[in-house]
Amino acid sequence: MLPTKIPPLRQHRIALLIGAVGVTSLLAATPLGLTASGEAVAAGTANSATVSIDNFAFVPATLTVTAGATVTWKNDDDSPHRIGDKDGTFKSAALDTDDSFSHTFAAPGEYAYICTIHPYMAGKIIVKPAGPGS
Ligand SMILES: [Cu+2]
Repeated sequence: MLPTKIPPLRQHRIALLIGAVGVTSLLAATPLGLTASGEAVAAGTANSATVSIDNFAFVPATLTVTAGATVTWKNDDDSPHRIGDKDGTFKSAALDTDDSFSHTFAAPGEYAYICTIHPYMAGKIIVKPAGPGS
């Protein structure tokens, strides 16, 4: 109909090109999300995430997840630590080096927590409502 219409074969080739670029950028992005243990991939795809405890600090100090996510704290420090939030929603036992503790966050909200052994160690979990697309 339109004189400026792109021939069907050419449209197909453009679509292939766009597809190839999309796959390439996906492949390029994937290794950046990897940690040595692959935990960051799990955080991005499955509904779980890990907070590392190292050098008397929570890493990341603030973590955002969607409702239903399971957060695992892992003590990578040489000193024992014990997780507890201010409202008593979750509380771990004392975690020795390499010990971990998990809690599933069903309800959206902001959960500030500390190490109850070293109260100056503070962190926060932000739980967003799970959207229809997630
Ligand atoms: Cu501590």
